[in-house]
Amino acid sequence: MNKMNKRIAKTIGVLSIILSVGCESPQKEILMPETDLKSENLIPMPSSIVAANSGFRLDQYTRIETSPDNASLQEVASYLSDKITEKTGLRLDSNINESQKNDAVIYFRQNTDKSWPNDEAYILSIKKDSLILEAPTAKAAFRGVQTIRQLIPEVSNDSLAEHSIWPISTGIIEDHPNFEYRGSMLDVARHFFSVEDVKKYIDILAYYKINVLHLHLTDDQGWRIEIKSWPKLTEIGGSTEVGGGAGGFYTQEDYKEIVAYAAVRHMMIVPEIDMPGHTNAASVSYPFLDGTGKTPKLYQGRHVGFSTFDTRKDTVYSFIDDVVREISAITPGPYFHIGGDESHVTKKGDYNYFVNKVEKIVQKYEKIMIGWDEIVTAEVDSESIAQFWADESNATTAIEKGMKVILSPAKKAYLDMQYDTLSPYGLHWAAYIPVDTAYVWNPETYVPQIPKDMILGVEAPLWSETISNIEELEYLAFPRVIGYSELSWSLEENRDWENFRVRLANQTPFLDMMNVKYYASPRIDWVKNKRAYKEILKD
Ligand code: TNX
Repeated sequence: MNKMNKRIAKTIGVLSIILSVGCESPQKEILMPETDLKSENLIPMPSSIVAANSGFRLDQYTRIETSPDNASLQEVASYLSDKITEKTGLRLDSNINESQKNDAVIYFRQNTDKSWPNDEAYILSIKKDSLILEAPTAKAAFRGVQTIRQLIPEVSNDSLAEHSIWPISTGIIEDHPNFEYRGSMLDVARHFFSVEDVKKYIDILAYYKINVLHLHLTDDQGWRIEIKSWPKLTEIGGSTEVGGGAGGFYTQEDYKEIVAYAAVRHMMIVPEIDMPGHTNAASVSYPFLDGTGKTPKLYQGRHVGFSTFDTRKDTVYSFIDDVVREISAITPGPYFHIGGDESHVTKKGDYNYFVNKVEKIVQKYEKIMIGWDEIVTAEVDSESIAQFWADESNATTAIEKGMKVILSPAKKAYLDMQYDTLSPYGLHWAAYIPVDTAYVWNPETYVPQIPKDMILGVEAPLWSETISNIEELEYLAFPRVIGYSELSWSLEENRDWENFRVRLANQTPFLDMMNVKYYASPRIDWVKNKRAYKEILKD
């Protein structure tokens, strides 16, 4: 809007308040400022946006309504209501009463009749007086809620009326994800992260429509999940971490709390028990598991590839059966990750034998097996999934076996890679990954042999050898993981680095509000101190 229009809008806005004094519903007369839905800082970029260049009035009179008798949709609506309160101070749900029937409404409508592109698709139709979120499922509505949150201005416009208004750009957004699996992995084994840390990470990921958190629960340095039938795993195996800290573990109640917290955010937890390598912490706890022939000792270093289970012992499989059974019982999601990477001291035949046996156990507990790409050397079922991280030939073999693939190429998608030589945390064995390198690649063509329909999605792993607290975690994850959300949600034709840079720069109010210690990459012109609307109108 040019300056002249702004002045006119401001004048008319003030006039309409004067004229309407004494009327029953003064808010109806308010002239909203012109806005442009297409230039909002949405991440991930939606599939389609048509702007109508006006404003929906979010204010103390706005109501939120849902299709009647729809508990899961109501839960999503009340999530939005809470987030609006956090951002604006408005308490919308307490405002529902008959006399306000004509005021602006946010309406959640479940529509299962339409043929939607997939079950996370939604349509937002924003007019002056109504903001309608239409979706086939509560999960899809939850994704739409993130778009609404991102459309709410950081500061209110206090010159339109006597009360504060947060104008939302009008128009229509039709949106759906390109990939169904959009994830990040957190390694809580090398360093332990508390339930509160994990919840904070979940909250920020959910805002960017990420729907999977893969927890790497065990490794050489630590076993982090309580297994009731094998208590020493956490008593002994959970007692330390890289660098010699105190370690820690989740009780099953803690784990359930994480799962439930994620579920409210329509995010699934994928548990990983890494084996047959990366198992030193398990073997220290129960030495019969060990297949190296050496006496296992607690390990606080950073090397990989020195441990293995004894793959030819029946008792090892009884142990694994208990572990898979106990974890599967408290994991509602369909996947169980068996690790399978870097088993450098397991003989090839033993490794393949092991993967086959463990796959059967995972299937017995009605889960789908995921493993790092090495698992494809075994006779795995086509239903199992390979997570490609290093070896393209393994990814190709997975496709030949009819398996779907999760893309986590270390050179592009590893959150533990340093941004550059100056990064205080992270490694660089795969690459340095600055913010643009993390964003500028195409998952659909990265491994040319993988057809699009065999890609389940994209996951960005955060290994924790070099990070020991939430600030360090945030430094490596943000802002890169925000780019991965767009790589896994948005179509290539809607992705553009220069455009993303600007939208990313505008994430600072959210990141600051969430107290995220992101890495302020000099490649981004970060927006500091977002100016209030009233100041902009003064220009
Ligand atoms: C490789 S990626 C690993 C991890 C390390 C990581 C460090 C993978 C499946 N294995 O054990 O933590 O590199 O970047």
